[in-house]
Amino acid sequence: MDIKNSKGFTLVEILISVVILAMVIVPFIGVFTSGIKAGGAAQKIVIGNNLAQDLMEEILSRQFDEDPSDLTPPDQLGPELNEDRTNMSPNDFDDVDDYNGYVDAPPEEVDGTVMNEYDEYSRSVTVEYVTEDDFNIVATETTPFKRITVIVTWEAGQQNVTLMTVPANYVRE
Ligand SMILES: [Ca+2]
Ligand SMILES: [Ca+2]
Ligand SMILES: [Ca+2]
Repeated sequence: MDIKNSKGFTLVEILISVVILAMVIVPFIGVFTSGIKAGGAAQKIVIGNNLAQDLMEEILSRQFDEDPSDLTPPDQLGPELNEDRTNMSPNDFDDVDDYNGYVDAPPEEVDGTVMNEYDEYSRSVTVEYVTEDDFNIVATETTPFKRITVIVTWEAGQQNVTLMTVPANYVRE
């Protein structure tokens, strides 16, 4: 009996154990990478939602209208002359409809700092009057309700998050 030889593995034994190991490991690798992919997609939705909420909160912090007692006509919703989101006071966006038509791609902080880490996202805003009876219906005249729609898209528009809020004008004409 050759003791040295009986303690070692034969080439065939080594090959068989490599194959068995591969059969055990490969399915785990598959599960692991699909887990990472799903986590990435979910994380992107969370980020998209946060970017939308941040902008919505910023818009809602503005007054209802440039002059809440003399509302802007529907066809003039948008920033007033020389107003800019990233300007400093007194020319910054000061009412909710200044954000009508606003687009940032990539998203920018309110001070104009580009959020480079989220450069695959873009945001757009629509502000329009809606009827008192049904917020789904866009009004052709001024009403005490403006519907703000913030849409965040990523992956070349394949994915998106939409937030809607309808602030009311508390100053009655
Ligand atoms: Ca304004
Ligand atoms: Ca103003
Ligand atoms: Ca305005």
